[in-house]
Amino acid sequence: MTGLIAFLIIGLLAVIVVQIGKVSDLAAKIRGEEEVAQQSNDRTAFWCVAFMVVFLILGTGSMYYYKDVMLGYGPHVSASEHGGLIDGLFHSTLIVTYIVFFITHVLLFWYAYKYRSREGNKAQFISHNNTIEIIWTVIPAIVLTFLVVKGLVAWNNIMPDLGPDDEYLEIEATGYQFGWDIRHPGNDGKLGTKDYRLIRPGVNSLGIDWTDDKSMDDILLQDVIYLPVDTTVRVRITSKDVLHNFYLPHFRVKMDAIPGLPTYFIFRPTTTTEEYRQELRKYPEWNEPYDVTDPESEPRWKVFEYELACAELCGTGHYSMRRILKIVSQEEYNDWLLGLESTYMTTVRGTDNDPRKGQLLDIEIKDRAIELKSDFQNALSSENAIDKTILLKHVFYDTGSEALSDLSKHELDNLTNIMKANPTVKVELAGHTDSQGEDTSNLALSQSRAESVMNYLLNKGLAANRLTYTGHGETLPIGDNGTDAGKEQNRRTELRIVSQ
Ligand SMILES: [Cu+2]
Repeated sequence: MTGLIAFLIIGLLAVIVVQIGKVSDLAAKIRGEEEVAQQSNDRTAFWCVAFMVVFLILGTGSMYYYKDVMLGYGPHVSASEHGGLIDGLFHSTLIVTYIVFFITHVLLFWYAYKYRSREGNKAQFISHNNTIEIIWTVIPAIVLTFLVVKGLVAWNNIMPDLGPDDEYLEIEATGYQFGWDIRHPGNDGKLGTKDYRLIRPGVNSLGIDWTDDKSMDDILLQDVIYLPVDTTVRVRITSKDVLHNFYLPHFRVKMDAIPGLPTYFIFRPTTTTEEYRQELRKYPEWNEPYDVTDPESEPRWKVFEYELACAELCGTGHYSMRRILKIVSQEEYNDWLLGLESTYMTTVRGTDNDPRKGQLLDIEIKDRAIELKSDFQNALSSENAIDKTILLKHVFYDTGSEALSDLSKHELDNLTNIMKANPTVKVELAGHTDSQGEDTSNLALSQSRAESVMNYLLNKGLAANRLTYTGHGETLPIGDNGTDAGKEQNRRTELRIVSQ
C-alpha cells in the first residue's frame, strides 16, 4: 500500500513538473524569451544574496552557540601554565580566518548579484594587473608572518628542556597496543635507568635496571595517574610498537610517542580536578544528568575527569588507551603516594628476576628498625607478662652453629639503638630450636645461640648488667614440628623485658 502511494506521489510530481514546463514555455512565447531569461537571472541573483545573509548569520550564530564546547572557550580554559599561550594562538588564528571568511563570502555573493547578466553589460577582460597581484600576495604574507612568528615564540616558550638544577617531577609514558605503561619515580623523584637488553616480555617489559637504586621505588601505575597541582612535570614519552600520541587535551599537551626515539613534554598543571569541576558547574549543560537514560544520575560536572588519550589512530583497540588523570593538592598527592608500593618490592623482590636476591635493602633495614621499635614500645607499655616477650624476627644463625648470619646483624644493631634509647630496661635473651636432633644438643645449641646474641650486644657497648641469656631447646614450640614451616617458626630467638 505504502509503495503504491509513493508511486502515485512520484507520478503526480512528474505531471506537475511537466505542466510547469509547459506553462513557462507558453509564458515565454507570450512575453518573449529574453524577458524570461532576465527574470530568471534577477531571481538567481537575489537568492544568492539571501543565501549569503542566512549562511553568515547561521555560521556566526553556530560559532557562538557551540563556543562552550570548544577547548579554550567557556569552561574549557586551559588547566596548565603554557596552555593559555596555545589558546591565544588558536584564538588569533580564528579571528583572522573569520574576518577573511566573512569578507570573501560577502564579496563572492555580492559580485554574483551586482554583475549578473543584463542586457548591454559586457564582462571586462583583465589579463594581468600588478597592483592586484601585489595586494593579494602581500596581505596574506603579512598575516601568515604574524601567525607563524607568534607560533614560534609560543613553541620556544613551551619546549625548552629543564636543567639539572630545576625542580620537577618526572614520569614516563610508554605507549603500546593498546595502553600506556606509566612509570612514576616514587619518593626519590628519580626514574631508574632502563636497558633494552633487560627487556623480558611479561617479566620486565620496559627493561628496567633493578640494580639501579633509583629503580627501587619506581611504580608502574596500574590505575589513575595522580599529579600535584602547581608542580612542573616532565613526561618522558616513548613507544614499544607503533606510533602513539600522548595527549592531555585539558592541559594542551600533545606529543608523539615514537618507537626508538624518546620525546618529552614539560607542563605545569594549575587547576585541580575539583577546581575544574566547580568551573564546569556554572554551565547549565554540565548540570544535566551524566547518564541520559537515567535522570537520577549524577550531574555531568561531578563525574568529570581529566583524561589521557592516544591521539594517533594506532589500531582497533586505540580507544582503550584512555587513562584518567587526577590533579590534586600536594597533601592529597603525598597521601596517594604513601598508599602505593613500588613495582620492585611487589613483583620483583625475592624472585628469580631479582638481581639483589639475598641482599638486604636499605629500605628493608629501615622498615625492620621501625617494626622492632614498635614491638619494643608495645612490650614496654603492656601490663601483661606474656606481652613482655618479643620475637627477634630477623636473627638467624649458620646451620647447626651459634654463629650469627651476616643479615642478622642489622636487627641486632637496631636492637642496640633501642636499648641505648631506653637505658633503664633490662632484658633476657632466649634461644629456641625445633625438635630435630637430640634434646640435650638442642638445649646446648639454643643456649649458645642466645649467648652469641648477648655477646654481640655487649660488643656494641651495652652494659653487662642489662643482659642475661637462656636456652629452652625444643621445649617451648610455637609451631608444628611436623612441618617445615612450623620448624622454621620454632627455631627462634626471643627477648623478654625483665625490668624497665
Ligand atoms: Cu595509540
